[in-house]
Amino acid sequence: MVDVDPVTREEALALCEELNRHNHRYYVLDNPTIPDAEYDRLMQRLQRIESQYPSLKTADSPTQRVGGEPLASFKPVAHEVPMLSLDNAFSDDELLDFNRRVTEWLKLSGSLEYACEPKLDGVAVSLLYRDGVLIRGATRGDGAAGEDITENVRTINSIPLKLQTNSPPHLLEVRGEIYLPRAGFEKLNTEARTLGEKLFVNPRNAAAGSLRQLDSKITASRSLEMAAYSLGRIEGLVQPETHSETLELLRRWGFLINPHVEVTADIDGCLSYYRKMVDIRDQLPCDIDGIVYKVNNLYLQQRLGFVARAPRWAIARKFPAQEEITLLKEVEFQVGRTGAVTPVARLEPVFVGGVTVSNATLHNQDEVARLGIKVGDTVIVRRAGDVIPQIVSVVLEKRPVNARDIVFPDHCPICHSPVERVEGEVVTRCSGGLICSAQRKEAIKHYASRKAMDIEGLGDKLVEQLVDQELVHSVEDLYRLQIEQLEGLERMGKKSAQNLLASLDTSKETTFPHFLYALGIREVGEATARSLAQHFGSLALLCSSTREDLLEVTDVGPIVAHFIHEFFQQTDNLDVIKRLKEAGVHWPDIMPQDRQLLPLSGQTWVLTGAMDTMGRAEAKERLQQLGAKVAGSVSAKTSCVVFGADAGSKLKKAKKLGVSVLNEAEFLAMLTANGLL
Ligand code: 5U1
Repeated sequence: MVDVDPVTREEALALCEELNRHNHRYYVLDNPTIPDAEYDRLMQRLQRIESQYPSLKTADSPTQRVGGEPLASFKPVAHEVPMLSLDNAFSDDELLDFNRRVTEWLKLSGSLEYACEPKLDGVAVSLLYRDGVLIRGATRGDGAAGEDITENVRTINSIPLKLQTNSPPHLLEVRGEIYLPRAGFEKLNTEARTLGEKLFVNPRNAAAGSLRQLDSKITASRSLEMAAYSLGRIEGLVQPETHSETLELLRRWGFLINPHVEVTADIDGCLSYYRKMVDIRDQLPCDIDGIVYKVNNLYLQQRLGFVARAPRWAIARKFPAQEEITLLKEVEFQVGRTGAVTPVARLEPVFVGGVTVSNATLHNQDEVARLGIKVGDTVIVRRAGDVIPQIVSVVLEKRPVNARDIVFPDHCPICHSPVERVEGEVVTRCSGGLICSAQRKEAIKHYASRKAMDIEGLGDKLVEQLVDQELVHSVEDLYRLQIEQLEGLERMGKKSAQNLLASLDTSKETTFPHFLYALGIREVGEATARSLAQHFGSLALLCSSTREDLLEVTDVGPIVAHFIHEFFQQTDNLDVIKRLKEAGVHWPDIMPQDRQLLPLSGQTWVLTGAMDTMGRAEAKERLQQLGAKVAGSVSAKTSCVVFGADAGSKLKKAKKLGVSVLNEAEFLAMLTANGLL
């Protein structure tokens, strides 16, 4: 063994402590204090020392987080203190029953304090610390015995390898949930999709799969997190009097504690907490499947004890499920504005994620093949967050003998033109263009929508009637509609007909970006329309631009440039624009001096987390009014990130990259200073 000189030993020790401290600031507190480059330099220095003197490679060394040699198998681990499960309550009444049982057991006459915590949808784990150093991580397994996943938990940055205290208990077992935030899940599946690999069904499965890797380097590559929620074995610790104080202690020792933990004075507080969390559930950075209520006082917990394998002092109030099982009754094909033919699953209605779902998109032919789905199959539907319902898998055991293959049409189901699949694209498209009434309907709906020409009163159903009755063929026909034609339509009285004509008239006065967006050019969303308008200032300049000119516009790449160029090459499109102008649609050009004047021109901003005072759409619009482009992800080119409550990975990344960040108050102050509030 190589002798280690005391100076180097001291240096390694100091580096270990310093790196662990920075790691905690970054991953748990969300508040890094040194730049990444400096962190990397310190890490490299420690790695160099450890490779020269392997005896200095301690269990709590941050160099151990990258993953080690693959294991042959996971060793079993017995839980000396069993890992319990929780009883469930599915309604307010069941929760009130729980409170009644608890108060009767304790013979209490007054109210009882509860700790309320989100129930994270992940994998329950146990972490064992001896003299403050993490020595073992284990899965829950059946509660009595699990598997040793020490190598894998070490790679999770929010798990302290060493407790942040000078007087750690001799033995401490911390329990909690390892989970994959939604952003990490989406990223993982996007990568899997590009590589043609199997997708994970939900973040919980992805977290479980990531922990079950024998090669911890794979675990290290997934952005898993862990939130601590209770203690198991302890030796040499005087426990605080309450559960909430225990969590506070764990927080001080370096653990991540869910920021939404709250203590309520009584059961009524628990009911309000539930309603509050249901409301914000979709905006949280990770899936939660309910709320856990725990009697806060540990002495009372001890008096209450256990029934079978669940504590009498805690209960999980479940949220409406985000995944449900149902039947695929039929698959129909819808034609969108750009001709994309999308298979839509017609389902036996099922209550999932808080709403009744009877349709789900099957995206495209590749997705149908990936799922191996047939009509008649029993399927699992998932509706989580703001995402549209998805079919995540097929229950093959329940496939009936008469299950039918999903056959893609070779002709458009609406206009019967041939459908085509462009090489390199996953989408099948109707080649009918404006002959296709489905495409025309969608184009008109888009033209009338709020962010386009904002024609109040022209809803989807009305557009369908107008096209079906051949009163409107293309968008310019809208401006030729007569009151007598409208009055004859379903659910249309004289007053509504007058109102519609008035809003059609008002819509003629628009802005260049709104008009451009309303044209429905492929891949030109609101932000690109705004960039194009800002860049060219007038339609004449945009129409005569070359692909090279278009590539100079912020956010326009070769594919988008191609679609824009194609659009303005087609005489049909130019004719529509001409007729719209003849009908009176007009907008002011954007003068060069105005293009420079916007305070955030040329900047890219990112919004993350939930704000108290305004929704995401409004914040985005305000930023765009100031000339900024609003992007969905953070990169070195991001000018600024605005963060609200529960901001997660985007904020972390911004800080890591040294991008400026504004909290809600600072953002509002900026808007006020620019006259937007
Ligand atoms: N947040 C939270 N989740 N969860 C799961 N707390 C919590 N507590 C649990 C479980 C199984 O068990 C304790 C009540 C022992």
